[in-house]
Amino acid sequence: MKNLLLSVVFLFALHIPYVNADEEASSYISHIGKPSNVKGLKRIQQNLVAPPFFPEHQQIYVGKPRVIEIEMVIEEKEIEIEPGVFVQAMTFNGTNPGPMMVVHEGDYVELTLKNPDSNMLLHNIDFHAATGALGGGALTKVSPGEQVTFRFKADRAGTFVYHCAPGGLMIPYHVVSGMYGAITVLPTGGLKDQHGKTVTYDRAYYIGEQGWYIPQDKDGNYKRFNNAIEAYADTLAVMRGLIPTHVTYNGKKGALTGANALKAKVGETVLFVHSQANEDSRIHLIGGHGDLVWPGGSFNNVPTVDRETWHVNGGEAVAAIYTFQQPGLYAYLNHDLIQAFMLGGAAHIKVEGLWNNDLMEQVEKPSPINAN
Ligand SMILES: [Cu+2]
Repeated sequence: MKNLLLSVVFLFALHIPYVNADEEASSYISHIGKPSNVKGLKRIQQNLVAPPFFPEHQQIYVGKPRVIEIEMVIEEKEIEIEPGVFVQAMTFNGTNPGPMMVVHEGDYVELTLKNPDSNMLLHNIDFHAATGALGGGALTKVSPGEQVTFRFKADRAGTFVYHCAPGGLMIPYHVVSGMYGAITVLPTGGLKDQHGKTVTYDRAYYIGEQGWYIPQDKDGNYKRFNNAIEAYADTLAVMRGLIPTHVTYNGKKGALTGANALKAKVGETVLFVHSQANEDSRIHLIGGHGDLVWPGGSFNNVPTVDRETWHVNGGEAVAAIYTFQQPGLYAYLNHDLIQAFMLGGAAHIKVEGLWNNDLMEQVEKPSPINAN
């Protein structure tokens, strides 16, 4: 009898985390409605690729919604964000930012999120594109060794951030440890310019800006930790100061500059999606413009045109389109120039083609000032 009682207590104790998880999730879904009617819809698997690239996708789609199946693996890993500076990062699919997903307005995103037992922490995903249950955060909590599948309807077009949000201080800690990415929900019929005319792009790049808060020792050297738990208290102390020690574009210094510069040709139209999950940013393309900029990445708004600098609020992805008219090396950066040049937030675009003297030329080379 005593043994039976003990085993019941033991089984009950084992079950407690699941009971709590179910209860917590159901508190965000107070009345369960009709089942979702995705039966019979076409299913498409989307294979994610590392940023700055977009996964293979159609720019224009008109038709029945589809179910886009996506698999993503969480990886806690150390990354060297610049030579000798290390962070215990938390990532979706091993990259910062996490991969870009692309679907169309009305599609269903069916995500399987895996948290391998090589990780130490609980994670989840909050999609700013999704509606309800903390953007899916309440339905996707996975401990190491678990996976979860959830589905949401991409019912509005735009570019949106997704990020980990496991609760309390772990939310900012996971986000500033790199755990975020973006999804592009293309509008029905494709992108439109300010006159409602269809716009297509030749290339699409995803740039994820990340502020890092790296603790220093008493000599001013950046500390290195064995894992994210060990780094927690010191990192939070730096986070309280609100000023990141480093800013990266796509995970490390030089990820998008020099030999890794983005590429384009004169005459090509490039879609840039820029995201920031925590701090604000202000994007400027030196020597170019935002031909079309969708503030907040909201594609069903009329895009603004001919922009010099565009704002990215912490917690959003913004989309801009530019057709390159001159060859050369362009810097794409945060026009808080302190962040760009002292903390590191910048990318390069190497553009090939013929120079247009009508747009710009040097009329006279530098020479001594003419006294007359
Ligand atoms: Cu996380």
